[in-house]
Parts: sequence; structure tokens; C-alpha cells
Amino acid sequence: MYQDRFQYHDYYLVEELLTDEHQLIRETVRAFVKKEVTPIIEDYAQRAEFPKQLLKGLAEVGAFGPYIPVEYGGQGLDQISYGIIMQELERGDSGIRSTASVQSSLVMYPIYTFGSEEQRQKYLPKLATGEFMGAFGLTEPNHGSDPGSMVSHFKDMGDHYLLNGSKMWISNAPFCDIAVVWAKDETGVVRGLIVERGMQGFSTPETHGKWSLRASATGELVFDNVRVPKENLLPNVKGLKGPLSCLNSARYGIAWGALGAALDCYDTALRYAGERIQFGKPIASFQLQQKKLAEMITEITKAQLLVWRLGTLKNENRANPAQISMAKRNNVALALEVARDARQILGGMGITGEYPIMRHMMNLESVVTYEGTHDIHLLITGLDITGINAFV
Ligand code: TGC
Ligand code: FAD
Repeated sequence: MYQDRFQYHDYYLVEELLTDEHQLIRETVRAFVKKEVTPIIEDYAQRAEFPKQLLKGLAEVGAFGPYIPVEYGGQGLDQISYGIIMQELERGDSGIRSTASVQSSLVMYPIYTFGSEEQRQKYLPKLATGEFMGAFGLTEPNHGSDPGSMVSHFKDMGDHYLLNGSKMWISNAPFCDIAVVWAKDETGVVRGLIVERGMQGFSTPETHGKWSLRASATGELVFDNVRVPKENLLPNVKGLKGPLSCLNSARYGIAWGALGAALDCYDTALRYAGERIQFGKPIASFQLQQKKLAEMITEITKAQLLVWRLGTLKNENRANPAQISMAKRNNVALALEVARDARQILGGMGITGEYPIMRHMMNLESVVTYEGTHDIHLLITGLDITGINAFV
């Protein structure tokens, strides 16, 4: 069985920026990942199956809604705690972090922030324990980067809404109990609806054939004249800023999460380079391999400081969406670079499932695209600094 020998290389003593509570959270989630995730994840990824048995443990370590107040089943933790949890989970696998990101930032966050008191009480405690699993439907087959052009829509039928349309590329869709779905009302305004499994006309076909995030379940959300009770409309937000606010939270978590994957690749490559002998010496003694390792830890360290600062701003309600875009874009891109270099350091072994690197690398190809592509985040920064919109 694969042995998780991960050791944290804290090059700039970033640990010292964390409170005792943060460190305890990190240890708890790291121990969970070492014991429950890494021993099985390769097998599940190879089989393209989500390990559902992890849901209970994920809830127990506080991965579902860590910053949601305790009265609604969350942990009432700060934003740095949320980031640390995402980092540790993604060291295990981006797909496991995805499940926790979606549940926390894309399902619990909108219900908490935009939901009625009845909706909060009905759904949040069950989402926190994993009794209910959620999905988030924004992307459509013909509208990805441009969600404002979505065509999913609903009509007011007097005593209920009638929802039609479809969503694509939806994490957790195949097994979700509820979905927070963004669709246009009769006046063309984007609104959020809570759609429950079992509602007639609602189906969630699974997407097969992915080379990335294989241990995460992805699917469609199809709405064929679904009767949605009126009390399932999120009352407190109108317009695209509703779903985009959820993305701010999820993108922030991903900026931390990608670091977890990068740390795992770096740790694996560093150890391998010390153990693998070629030309009578460990390959770590060759300058070309040292260059790769030195650049990896340099970029990881810069990225750690970036998310720590962003988390501090977020705790103070001072982080703006463009700052979050910068961190998501930077950290995912660096994680992908680290994974690619780490794979080279392992030579042929780098392409096997005996080591986690190729799996992380393939996963990160989704992470660099979802929650806003690498290019879209660059354009968000461009707009922010120049005031000129280059999207259209
Ligand atoms: P635009 O006209 O700029 O804005 C429309 C309204 O939204 C407001 N807004 C935001 N509000 C909060 N947070 C943000 N980040 C916001 N960005 C914009 C804006 O102020 C405006 O408000 P108002 O009151 O004036 O109406 O919108 P646009 O149509 O030009 O699009 C802008 C763009 C391209 C940046 C945006 O749509 C975008 O970010 N596109 C990328 C789409 C995306 O990220 N999709 C992600 C889908 S979910 C997912 O991938 C989950 S993966 C989960 C996992 O498995 O981990
Ligand atoms: P497109 O928007 O078609 O973009 C294609 C290319 O064109 C990209 O390189 C993009 O950067 C570029 N491009 C687009 N517009 C511009 C422009 N104006 N200027 C320059 N370049 C541009 N969505 C959800 O709603 N919920 C989920 O749970 C979810 N989970 C996902 C899970 C996985 C595994 C994946 C792969 C995706 C998931 N998504 C989810 C969808 C994801 O958010 C979209 O794939 C992403 O937003 C990009 O949309 P698209 O794939 O349609 O690409």
C-alpha cells in the first residue's frame, strides 16, 4: 500500500503566522488525509470513482462550512482556517478539495448569505454533517466564461416556479441531494433556486471519460419542466453578483488548495531526488535538478505569503474580487508548473500511480480552468488596474 511520507517544508517559517487553533486544524486535517485519503485515492482515481465513504470524515474534520456560524452547524472559523483546510485536502487530491469547496462556498455560503431563515435552518445543519450533499449550477453547455448569457430560466406559475434548462460540468452533481441553481426569471434577472433530488423532471447524468479530477464526480443538471416550490427561491440576491460572490469564496479556497497539491509534488520530488542514484550519485546532486527544486520552493513560499495576506484581508472584510482572482490564477499556475517539473524529476516513475504527481498534474488542468479560467482571471486583473474591459 502507498505510504504517505509527506513532510511539510516551511521555508519561511510561515507557521509562525498561524495561531494555535490554525495549527491544530492543520494537524487534524493533515492526519485525516494521511490516514484516509492517500492510501485509497489512487485506486479511486484510476477507477474514476468518488470515494463516498470519505464524506463522514470530511464533515468530522470540519471541511463542510468551516466559516458558517455554529448555530447553523458550521464551525464559526475564520478565513485562514478555511484556507488551511482546503490546502490540506488538496494535498490528498484536488477532487476531494473540490467536494469540500462546492459544499462550503458554493452551496452553504449562498444559502447562509442569501437564503431565508427557514432555508438556513432546513439545509445548513444537514449540509454541515454531509447528510445532504450539494452542487452548484452556473455553467451551461454554451455559456462557461460568460455566465451572464445563460439560458436556463423559470416562470412564475402562481403557486410554484417552472424551471427549464441545463447545467454542465457540475461537481458533485451525480450524487447531490440539492443543487443551488442560477437561472433567469421572466424579466431576465439571474436568481438562485434550491432544487432537490426527487423533484420531477430533475436529473443529473454523470460525465464520463475525464482525464482529470477522476476521483471527483462531475455531471449535468437537467431541468425539464421542474416544479420548484416558491419557498426554494433565494430571496436576498438578484443578478449575476449572486453567483459571482459565491465564486469569490471558492476561488479564495482554491488559491490555498492548489498550494497543497504543489507541496505534495515538491515533497515527493525532493525525497525521490535524494534517493534515486544515477551516474553514481543521487540525482539531487545535479545542478539541473537542484534548479527545479529550488524554483519550486521559491514559488511555493511566495504563494504561501500571498494567501496568508489575502486571508488576513478576508478576515477583515477587505479582500476584493480582483485580489482573489490574482491569487487563484497565480497559485494554480504555479502548482501546475511544480507538478510538471516534479514529474520530470521522477523520470519514468513520474507517470505511474506509485507516486501522486501525475494525478495532481492532471487534476490541476481542471483547477486552472474551473472557477474562472487562467485567462479570465488575468482579464479581471487587467480591468481592475486599467479600468478598461477587455472581455468583449
Ligand atoms: P459584470 O458585468 O462584470 O458583473 C455583473 C455583476 O456582478 C458583479 N460582479 C461581482 N460581484 C461579486 N463578486 C465578483 N467577483 C463579481 N464580479 C462581478 C458586478 O459588479 C455586476 O453587479 P451589478 O450589481 O452591477 O449587476 O459581468 P460580466 O457578464 O461582464 O462577466 C464578468 C466575468 C467574466 C468576470 C465573470 O462572469 C466571470 O468571472 N466568469 C468566469 C465564470 C466562472 O468563474 N465560472 C465558474 C463556475 S463554478 C465552478 O467552476 C465550480 S468548480 C468547483 C470545484 O469543483 O471546486
Ligand atoms: P469557455 O468559456 O468556452 O472558454 C474556452 C477558452 O476561451 C478558455 O481558454 C477561456 O479562457 C477563453 N476565453 C473565453 N472568453 C474569453 C475572453 N473574453 N477573452 C479571452 N479568452 C476568453 N461549473 C459550475 O457551474 N459548477 C461546477 O461545480 C463546476 N465544476 C467543474 C468541474 C470540472 C472538472 C470542470 C472542468 C469544470 C467545472 N465547472 C463548473 C465549469 C467551469 O467553471 C468552466 O469550465 C469554466 O468557467 C470555463 O468555461 P468553459 O469550459 O465553457 O470554457
